[in-house]
Amino acid sequence: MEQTLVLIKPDAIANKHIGDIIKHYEEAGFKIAAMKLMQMTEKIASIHYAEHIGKSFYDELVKFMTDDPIVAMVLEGENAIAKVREINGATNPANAADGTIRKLYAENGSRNAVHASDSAESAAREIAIFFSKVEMVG
Ligand code: FUP
Repeated sequence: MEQTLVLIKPDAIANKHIGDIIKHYEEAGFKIAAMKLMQMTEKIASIHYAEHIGKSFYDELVKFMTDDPIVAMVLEGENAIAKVREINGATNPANAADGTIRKLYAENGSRNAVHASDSAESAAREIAIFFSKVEMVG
């Protein structure tokens, strides 16, 4: 069983899509191993998005992710990392396949509704940023 970190981003929360998005993951059979509504700080953003520091979109990305609350969750299931990214769709909704979360709910390539870990290493790193052991169910 694999675990992956998902963030529901502020655009999707403002557009009232928390429930719609969680439904996609539940219907795909994933277990929710941890979940919370929270405010991402600039410090958390700089750790989570460390690979993007210095890129042209970094400041705008951090402002977007820290201005309003997000929902963080850990999803668990077979091939969770790859499958959740497939369910989310391409980074830019203009390129995302029909029926994917980003195609349905993202505003654009920056305000793109959801984040999901892209590898086993990222998943382990990112889960530890957002959740302590006591916040995870067994
Ligand atoms: P993804 O793995 O699909 O979340 O995409 P990336 O890791 O490439 O990008 C992380 C986040 O940076 C995206 F979700 C949105 C933001 N981004 C921009 O705002 N502009 C860009 O040109 C690329 C990424």
